[in-house]
Amino acid sequence: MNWLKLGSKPVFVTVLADKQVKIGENFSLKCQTNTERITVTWKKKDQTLCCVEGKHETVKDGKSFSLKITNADPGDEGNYTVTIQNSSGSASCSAMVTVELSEWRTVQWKQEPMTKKLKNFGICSRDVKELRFLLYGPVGAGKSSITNTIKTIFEEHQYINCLAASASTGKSFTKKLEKYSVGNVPFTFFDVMGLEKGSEGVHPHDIISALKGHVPNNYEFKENVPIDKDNRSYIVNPTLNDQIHCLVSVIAADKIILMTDEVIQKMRTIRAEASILGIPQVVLMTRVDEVCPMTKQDVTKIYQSRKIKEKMTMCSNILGVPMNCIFPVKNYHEETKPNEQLNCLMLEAFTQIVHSADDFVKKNSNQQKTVE
Ligand SMILES: Nc1nc2c(ncn2[C@@H]2O[C@H](COP(=O)(O)OP(=O)(O)OP(=O)(O)O)[C@@H](O)[C@H]2O)c(=O)[nH]1
Ligand SMILES: [Mg+2]
Repeated sequence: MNWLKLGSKPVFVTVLADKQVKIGENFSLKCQTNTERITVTWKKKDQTLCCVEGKHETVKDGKSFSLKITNADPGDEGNYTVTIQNSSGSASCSAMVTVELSEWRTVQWKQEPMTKKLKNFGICSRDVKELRFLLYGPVGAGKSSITNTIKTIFEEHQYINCLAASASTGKSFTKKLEKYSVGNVPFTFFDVMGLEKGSEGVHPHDIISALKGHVPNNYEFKENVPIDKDNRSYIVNPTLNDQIHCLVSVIAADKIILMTDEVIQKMRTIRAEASILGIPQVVLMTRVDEVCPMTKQDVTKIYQSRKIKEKMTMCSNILGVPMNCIFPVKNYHEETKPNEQLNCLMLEAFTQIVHSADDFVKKNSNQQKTVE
């Protein structure tokens, strides 16, 4: 093609803007240039866009250029780039298109009713003083940050004592079975060292022993030497008060694909043992803001995000857990002010954990058994 020699390369007057669209919606990506005498090419995910009839239409109106897309579907999501060119040079700009799903799970975005219910919660059995939840998962999954977030919600100030690793070192920051009580509510978290490949990190048998109530608080895990009966700290005859009442698997949304087969296998072993013991299980998928810009910007859109649903499906497949046991959550990590939406998302998951743990206690308490 012959271009007119203009002497200067074309420039954008306005650039493409990111779009969030709903399934079935028609939308356009638009830009304006300083000249009409240019060739325009559109790319999607770095590939030249193959215009499909009835789906894509490129429109030129003077110095305005647009790409119209009809009937948005998940395949339309991605990064779009437009390049304008003349004989003197070219310029490009890009925009991200996100196709929202219809909201497939609802969250109560009001914190007060949820915290009120939990603050008034009474454990079903008098035998049990506190509901005990164990957090486990790969190194750096966000286990300690979950405790921080829940303590921040209930204690109403930023809680940062439960040390979270500041950077990804690949080595677990938490070494002990650390107990964290939550405000004035009868809920206790146990935070453990992360799972690692090979003989490193916490041994799956240590987690299984903790589930059964054999491991005392503050027990320092020893790599590759799981606690056993010969250890002086071993609790030989644990009661329901020593046991874990809900097992919480923690997986970081942005690190799922980095999980090694060995770590996945360790998680499966622990889950299988918890199933045999009848201990309920919930998966918390953290760092959702790292995989979905839409969620990062507005956490209330989380159940409209395809990316989040995709990551939850991956968790479900890897661990063999049904989707209704998986909760995507965001932790406090850089924010210093309370955030009601972040709290609500965590409280939805936490409420599920509390009720599952209470059901387990109900089934296993002596008091209940004698009544039955
Ligand atoms: N962006 C983002 N970062 C998070 C989130 N949750 C945790 N993090 C960060 O992820 C890193 C690891 O979090 P930790 O809570 O230390 O993870 P851990 O599972 O306790 O790690 P180990 O104890 O070392 O096994 C820290 O830098 C946190 O600040 C989240 O929801 N979003
Ligand atoms: Mg930790």
